[in-house]
Amino acid sequence: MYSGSALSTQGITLERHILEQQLAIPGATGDFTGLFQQIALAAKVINSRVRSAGLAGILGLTGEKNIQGEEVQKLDEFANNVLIRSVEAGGHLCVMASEENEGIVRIPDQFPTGKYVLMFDPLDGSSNIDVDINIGTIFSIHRRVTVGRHGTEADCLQRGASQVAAGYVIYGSSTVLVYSMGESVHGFTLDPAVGEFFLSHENIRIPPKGKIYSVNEGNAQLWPASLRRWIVDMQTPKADADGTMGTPYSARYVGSLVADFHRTLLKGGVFAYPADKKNPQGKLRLLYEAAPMALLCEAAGGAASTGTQRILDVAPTSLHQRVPLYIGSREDVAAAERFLREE
Ligand code: AHM
Ligand code: MG
Repeated sequence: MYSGSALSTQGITLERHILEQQLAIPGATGDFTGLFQQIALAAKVINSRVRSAGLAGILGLTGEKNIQGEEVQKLDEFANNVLIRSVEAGGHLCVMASEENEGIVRIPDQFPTGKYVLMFDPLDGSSNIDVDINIGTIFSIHRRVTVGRHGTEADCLQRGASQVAAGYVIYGSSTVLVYSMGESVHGFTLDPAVGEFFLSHENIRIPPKGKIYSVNEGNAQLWPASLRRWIVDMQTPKADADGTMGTPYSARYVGSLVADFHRTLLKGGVFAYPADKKNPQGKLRLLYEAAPMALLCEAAGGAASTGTQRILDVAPTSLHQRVPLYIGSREDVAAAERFLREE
């Protein structure tokens, strides 16, 4: 379980942290630091709107028009626009892709382009907004593989293993940004008074085995029998070495990937969104959800699998491709794979 000390990390901002990480990379230009700053700015703007989402209702702003007579955007549409507007002019990107847009998101012609590709789910778990449950933003960064001024879909359709960084922001009881450049994972908590993300979770490591499973069990009758046996196995207390009855796994399911993954990363255990009879490819999106979380999880010492293949090795063929996902503590993910092989 995560047990980092806040004392040793006091005062280190996200910006300084990324800058220091980048200085350690020979030949780094600082481009990446600039891109990250813009993502963090977008996160702060989205956070502030998420925090006042309920007030919008109280103030009567949820109708078609707001007080200025402008259309009120849905929160996920708002988040999408904020992210795109925050990064498109910076000159760091050649192309983007968003869960909210059908095709690639081009960098407008008036702006310079750069060597990175950004993909994101601007507001994951958005069906939970109305009931005040945690939601989040997930992002994935690749280096471009094409040449020319603008990037293309080919720049987006890269394996997760070639991500240069990934991260998420959780709008929870506090707002936390977690990122990795592939080697280690760090979390930063937004101090709302200062408007700055400060290092709060240095070098997160996921336990090799956990005590929590997280899956939408409402779908159990749509699963293969082997999957149900895996869940029953976790629900069955195993006797300890001295013969005393052990404790079964606990079940926790928020229904927001960011929230379920954040808990899994810090406490261990496993999150799954399996393929089922209704969603034969699973529900979650490879590029905006599974691949970035897989990079983070592996960098923290965990694993992420489709059930038969490492998520980071899956070669995408389309922007909105779905994939089954088993992610979390190494031993728990391996157990899921073992059960799935049985049928
Ligand atoms: P979204 O990106 O449209 O919000 O959907 C993805 C969400 C995930 O956050 C979550 O893990 C999953 O869908 C929950 O699905 P379900 O309601 O089927 O359990
Ligand atoms: Mg999502």
